[in-house]
Amino acid sequence: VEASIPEPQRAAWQKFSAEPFNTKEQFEQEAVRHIETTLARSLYNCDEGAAYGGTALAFRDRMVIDWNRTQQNQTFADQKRVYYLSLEFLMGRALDNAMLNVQQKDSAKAGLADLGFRMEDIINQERDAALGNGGLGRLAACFLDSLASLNYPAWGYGLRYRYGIFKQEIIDGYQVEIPDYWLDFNPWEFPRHDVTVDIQFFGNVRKYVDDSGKQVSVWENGEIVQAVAYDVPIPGYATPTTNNLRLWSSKAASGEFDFQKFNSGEYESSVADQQRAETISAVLYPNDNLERGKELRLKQQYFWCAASLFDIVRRFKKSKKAWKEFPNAVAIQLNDTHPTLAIPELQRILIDQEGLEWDEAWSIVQKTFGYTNHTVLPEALEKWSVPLFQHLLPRHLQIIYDINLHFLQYVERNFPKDREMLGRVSIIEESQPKMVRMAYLALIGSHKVNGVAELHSDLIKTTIFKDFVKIYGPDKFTNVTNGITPRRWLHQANPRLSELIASKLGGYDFLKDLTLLHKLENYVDDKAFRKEFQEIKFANKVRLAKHIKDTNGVSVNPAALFDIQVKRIHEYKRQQLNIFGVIHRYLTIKSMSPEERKKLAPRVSIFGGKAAPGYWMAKTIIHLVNAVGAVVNNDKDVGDLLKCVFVEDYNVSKAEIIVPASDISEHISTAGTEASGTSNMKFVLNGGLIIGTCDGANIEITREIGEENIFLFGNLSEDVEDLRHAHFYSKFEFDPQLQRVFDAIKEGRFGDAGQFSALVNGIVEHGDYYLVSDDFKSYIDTHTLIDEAYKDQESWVSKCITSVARMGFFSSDRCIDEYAEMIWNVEPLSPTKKAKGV
Ligand code: NBG
Repeated sequence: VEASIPEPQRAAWQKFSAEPFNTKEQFEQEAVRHIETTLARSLYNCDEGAAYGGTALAFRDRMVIDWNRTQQNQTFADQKRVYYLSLEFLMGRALDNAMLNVQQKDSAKAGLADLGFRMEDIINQERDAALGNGGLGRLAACFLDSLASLNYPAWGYGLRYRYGIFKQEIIDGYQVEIPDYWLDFNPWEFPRHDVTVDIQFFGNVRKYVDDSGKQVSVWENGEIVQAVAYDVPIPGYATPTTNNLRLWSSKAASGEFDFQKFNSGEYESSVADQQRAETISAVLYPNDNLERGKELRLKQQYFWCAASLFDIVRRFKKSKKAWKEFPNAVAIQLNDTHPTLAIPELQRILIDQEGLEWDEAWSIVQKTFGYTNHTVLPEALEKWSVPLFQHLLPRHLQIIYDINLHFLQYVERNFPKDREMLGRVSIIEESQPKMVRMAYLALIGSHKVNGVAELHSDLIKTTIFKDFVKIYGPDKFTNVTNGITPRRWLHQANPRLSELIASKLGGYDFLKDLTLLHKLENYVDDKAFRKEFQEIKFANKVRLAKHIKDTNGVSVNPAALFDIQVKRIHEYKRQQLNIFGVIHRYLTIKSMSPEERKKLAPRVSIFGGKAAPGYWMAKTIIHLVNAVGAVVNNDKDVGDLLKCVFVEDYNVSKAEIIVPASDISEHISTAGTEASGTSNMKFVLNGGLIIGTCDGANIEITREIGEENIFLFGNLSEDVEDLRHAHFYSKFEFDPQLQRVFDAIKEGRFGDAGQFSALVNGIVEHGDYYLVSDDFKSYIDTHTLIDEAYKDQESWVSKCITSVARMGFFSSDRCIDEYAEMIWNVEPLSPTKKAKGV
């Protein structure tokens, strides 16, 4: 690798090259310089926003110095790199994380105090980077943190949406969506106006035979849109390794702006092309676990895959290696099927542009890609219509047909007796119109396919990918159970608990190796430790209670049991089961005498989460929660015994307040539907217990922490099909307590019953697909057990501490090491302390 500065001039570079700050004074100097010169403010008009800006820019500078060195180091080392392709990165706030990871939080805190500001206020100035919907996007963010913290040479690739997930407001009990225009001040990104890629859409394919007699395909006459790179530095924890997240932004290709029209006064139509191009990266689709087949979404997917692959290939070609070395230099992980187009795109680059033979190219493709499946829900499996594909990406459709042909020939040779199999496994579904099944393409084009928790990885092998296990054998399939980064989800969200743990374990090594938490088991019976543990939980509940008071106006008693369900609103996640349980509790309280009520354990039921704007049933659930809250919270008979609140606009930074404050959290999906869940891990790591079904990672959490420390209930996944079937073929009677809940709704006790009829009828008349009625009794009985268990605080605290001690397995560091070993075959690269200017 050659330096652009000749040897004789390098001395000046070495002398003046920037160094990261390491002291309070240096931090202050940098922050003040940015406030005065970058932001043009002074001590006369520096508000908290400006102080945040100066602080963020000081940290960005610091990170970019390490970033430059890391990139240089990785290029010199010439090792295999990982590229994590994800349409979603739910990063949340960056400042607190940056301060923590580069280990300068103390300097910044003291420095800000010198300058007249409180650290917490400054941190709260930042908007969330909310480029994701839920668990899938947050997992990608946790993975970036672990990749950098473990020194893996890795890049993330995504889209730079101008609008992230919408902001949710609750107005009269209904969800209202407000656009999230988050980019007016984003100090964390570096625009790379020199790193651009032209991306083609539409057009046609011309075929001809060249002089050597070879068939050549040319994709031509398309429309070009330009991708511009924006780089976000990703600092590792307690290491100089700083990786890159590259987000692509779309704009009209140069020369697309029509000056002719502009000059002749047609201003509006002259900017139309420009705007159309910019639309591609304008908005994040707000659906979680749901695909709707919109053309713009397919455009987004291709735009991002093509730009990322061009970039990866460009980097590889600089090394001047032979193509067969590509899979030894590059591992690409597909985060769900959203980036599946990268498969035909790489095949296209190799055969159409680089002149490789089909088979050689295809073997490179398969060795390069790994595919992670995140759901078995049919409505979430991506399929694109063939006519749409033909129109937008004609060459890719041909390549997909060829991939399919080769694949089906292979299947036919190996399974000559099973004629039906061809139709079942074909990438093309023979429907009207025909559809491209993206999960099959992703699977066929990858060397490994993984699920995200053990149950889920087993289920994909017996349901959606059953035939493929026969075709490829079981070794193509593996499991990597999800994890979470303990930096954000323990140390940052719950600094006091982290400090308490550090005081017992002799330092913060557990943030790098979470399995060290097991030593906490020695303190389960330590009086002082237990007391402090409880005080921390209480303080976290007080903080959440204050947030609820400020935002909802409801006073909740922090001594009550906090029962929390925060996640996207979805029928399969069964917030409806939870709210029916709350209604049941309310009706039970109402039916009691004042003496009986005195024996009850006070509860606060807390809900939060966004509904996809077009998901009417999910919005109805939100409405019911708010309607119930309005009645219960104002009922004098009930008082502190029950409160029900919906926390508006749940996002990553709210999660950091909510998660540490729970006593019980709810992970109650119909068995077999939640692929993993990751908030379940966050809650337990923060000293809360959980109520859950035998689903996703709940099962492994149980195995780790012990079944005496978790409240499991409900039917098992192997029985779900039979139960569904029974709903249609035998008249099913409801548990009388669920019937009482439905009656209360129908009587209008929570407002006009008509508003909620679809929710009730979905269960009573339309087959109860999510098995709410089947699990209701076991659910409320388990809540009764929880009430009893909570009364015995001594045993409760023991359960909480023991659980924390046994959560080491769920660090995303463990996941990343597993991916690296089983799927990517990459090694970490120790950061070198380079001299100045290198
Ligand atoms: C989600 C699952 C979760 C899982 C995350 C991360 C999709 C398609 N799937 O259970 O529903 O924890 O992925 O793996 O968003």
